[in-house]
Amino acid sequence: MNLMNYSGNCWFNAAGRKITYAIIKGGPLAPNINGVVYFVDIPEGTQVCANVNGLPPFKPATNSSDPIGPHGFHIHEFGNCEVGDPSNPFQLAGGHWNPDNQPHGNHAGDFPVLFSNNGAARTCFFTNRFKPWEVLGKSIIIHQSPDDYRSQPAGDAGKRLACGVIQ
Ligand SMILES: [Cu+2]
Repeated sequence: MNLMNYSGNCWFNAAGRKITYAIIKGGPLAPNINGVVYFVDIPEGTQVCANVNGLPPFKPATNSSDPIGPHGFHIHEFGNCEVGDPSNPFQLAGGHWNPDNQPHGNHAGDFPVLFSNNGAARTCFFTNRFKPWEVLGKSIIIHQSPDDYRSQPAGDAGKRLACGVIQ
């Protein structure tokens, strides 16, 4: 990430585009997770990029348990990454950020799942649902299980492994 320049209350990247970002840290269920997610102002919307390491090994689903990975990945409504209950962490981040009251699968904060490559995930994608500064003070959550993009209200993505406040 090129956090090149801070002026007028805003970070700009090397190309002079406004950015916001979240530093991601794993909670008690996956303490090795660390990384960054950043939001770049581009024409018609935002480019979202994630660079995350320390994800847990993939485990396939069984009859009684959901798979571990690929990982549900969302913007949640509150910028509060306090762990709270260590067996069910990051509940203070609230539910999905959903400013236009859409069903899950079409929340402005519904992102593609993160695929782990021996613990590392790298992805960039485009969204026209918000500009980088509109998500300031929200949080990013990485979940244990994949998002099914249909279960309400949160895609059945399971426990919250990691959190970061967008700044
Ligand atoms: Cu989530």
